[in-house]
Amino acid sequence: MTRDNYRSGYVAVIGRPNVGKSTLVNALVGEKVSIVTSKPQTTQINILGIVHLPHAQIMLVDTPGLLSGRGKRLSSKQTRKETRNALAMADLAVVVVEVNRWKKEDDYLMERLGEFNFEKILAVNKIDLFKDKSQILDFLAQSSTKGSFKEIVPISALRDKNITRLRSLMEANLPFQTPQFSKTTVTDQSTVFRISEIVREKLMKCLRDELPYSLTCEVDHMEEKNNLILIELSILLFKESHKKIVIGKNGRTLKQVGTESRREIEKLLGKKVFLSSVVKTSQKRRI
Ligand SMILES: Nc1nc2c(ncn2[C@@H]2O[C@H](COP(=O)(O)OP(=O)(O)O)[C@@H](O)[C@H]2O)c(=O)[nH]1
Ligand SMILES: [Mg+2]
Repeated sequence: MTRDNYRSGYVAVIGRPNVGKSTLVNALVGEKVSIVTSKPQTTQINILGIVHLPHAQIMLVDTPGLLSGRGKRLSSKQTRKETRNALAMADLAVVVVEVNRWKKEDDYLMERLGEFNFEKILAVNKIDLFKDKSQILDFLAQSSTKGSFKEIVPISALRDKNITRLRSLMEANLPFQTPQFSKTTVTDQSTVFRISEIVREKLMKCLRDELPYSLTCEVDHMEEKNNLILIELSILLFKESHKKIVIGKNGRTLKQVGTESRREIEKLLGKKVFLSSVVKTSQKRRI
């Protein structure tokens, strides 16, 4: 392998919350490296997802999203810093928007992107929601006036539509460079972090509107005994009063979160898992 025929580089995946950035990163990597919920603010830090191709390595940086206006106050300084860092290291950006929903936040993002001189590819996501192709075509035409995009690709990250095409376009726009990660690496996140994220995802899904503002998961201990992985995990909340929401009536919510998390952790580790969780209050602020 020489520098002349191998490409590799960082691709910042950006867009307002909930457009499907994490779903897209998982679809491209072919494994769940970043958690997904129907809530904004699911992704809290930049997550690296690595795509290995015969002649390229695409290092996708899944970002928490960049907000403006009211959202700007809602998103923390930390999450905005994460997005800035992703942009600073990017060789290419994939801007994700929702088909037929170009919002003010998308305009704000395009304005901010003007400062950077990497190429931009626009991924118009969720095309599965529209059966009428003419509506999609109109939106694609309008989108092309919103910024200088090297390519505009309609996709469905959830239904795996046009993902291969997007991947080829990303590859073609990366610099010639040798790979930076071994072929077996799909993310820069540690296994314990991925486990804590799986539990946070299940909690966010189970609690829906009752979700406490501040919620963190941490693996305290993990060991293997007789082919079983024992995991002790803490769910940290900011307020004592939030405990009963997370635990649920007769411990039902916590039990459901535990069962769903265990199943997914078993898939990740390829082994049987015993998961025990404790709910605590902590004055540590969420990101
Ligand atoms: N219908 C549809 N829903 C999608 C698609 N991609 C993502 N979603 C949903 O949009 C929501 C937000 O997705 P997520 O990946 O967490 O968005 P992010 O905040 O941009 O990372 C989730 O409920 C996803 O299942 C898609 O292609 N089609
Ligand atoms: Mg996300």
